[in-house]
Amino acid sequence: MPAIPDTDLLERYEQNPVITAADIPFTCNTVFNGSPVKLGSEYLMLLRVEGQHGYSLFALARSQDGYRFEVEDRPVMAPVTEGPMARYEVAGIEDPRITVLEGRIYVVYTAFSGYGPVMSLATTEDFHTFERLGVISEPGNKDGLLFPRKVGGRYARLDRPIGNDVGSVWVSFSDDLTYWGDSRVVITPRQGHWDSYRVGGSAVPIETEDGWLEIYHGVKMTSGGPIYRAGAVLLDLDDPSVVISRSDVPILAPRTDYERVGDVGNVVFASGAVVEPDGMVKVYYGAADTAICVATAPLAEIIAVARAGRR
Ligand code: BMA
Repeated sequence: MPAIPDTDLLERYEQNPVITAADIPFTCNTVFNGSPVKLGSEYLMLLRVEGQHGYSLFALARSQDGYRFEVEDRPVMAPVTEGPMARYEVAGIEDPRITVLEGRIYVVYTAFSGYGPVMSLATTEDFHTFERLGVISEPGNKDGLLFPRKVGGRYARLDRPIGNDVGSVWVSFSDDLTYWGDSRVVITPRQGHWDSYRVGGSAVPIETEDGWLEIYHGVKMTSGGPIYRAGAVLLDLDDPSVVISRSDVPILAPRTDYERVGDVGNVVFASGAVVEPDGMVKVYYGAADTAICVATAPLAEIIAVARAGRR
């Protein structure tokens, strides 16, 4: 493959990928789109593992440094076969996103079935037992992310419904995390840009003095298929339906072999971020739907790229 100059703000960890199917202690097809959280000094990551049967479930990985992960022996959350969620999870559970909110750990995930993807919510205390709180969207919705605190007295979330074939990020509000409304479109595809086909939220919004920093994914459709890249956008702290500014250029794009080649090539799918005390951000991403990688940049520089852009 020809070498393409790396112009991305995010710097890849030199030993990427950090987790591949070879690190999973049970038989699987691939591992990707892991959601990280740092609790004290430990990094925990819920991994989306696609089994050889073709549907996904979640495993747990732990790390002391955010780079070297140990994956637990068994899956920690799998599609249920009984109870009210069973019919919505027959095609798997995908793309978990962890938010710590008011001291509780919430996982928003995509439940897949013949009815289409729906956003679902679960909570856990130990990352081994998950209490399902139910479906929280209509079908055709993915990329659910809970804000880490209430905004204007209400819980807030980003999600990505598809209407009229257009996938945009919306913000919605709730008093109880179950019933959501006051929905408004906030981040939309931009014609002529790297994110012209579809956009979706990637990392739990990061609160900064400049606004909520959202690391999102943008898709461009080409004759060779879609290309997934990562970007950054700032949303108003008091009213996250207002975009302050958005990166004109991606902060990470597929360039390496492990991002170009895999089950779905040309994909960097950001799926979470950890802000370190020294101001560096570790952005975790799925590479080609086949491995989990990490890339870093100073928080201030990601904000600067977002601020330099237009809306
Ligand atoms: C999106 C999601 C992700 C996946 C990406 C690239 O629609 O389904 O899980 O990583 O496509 O295939």
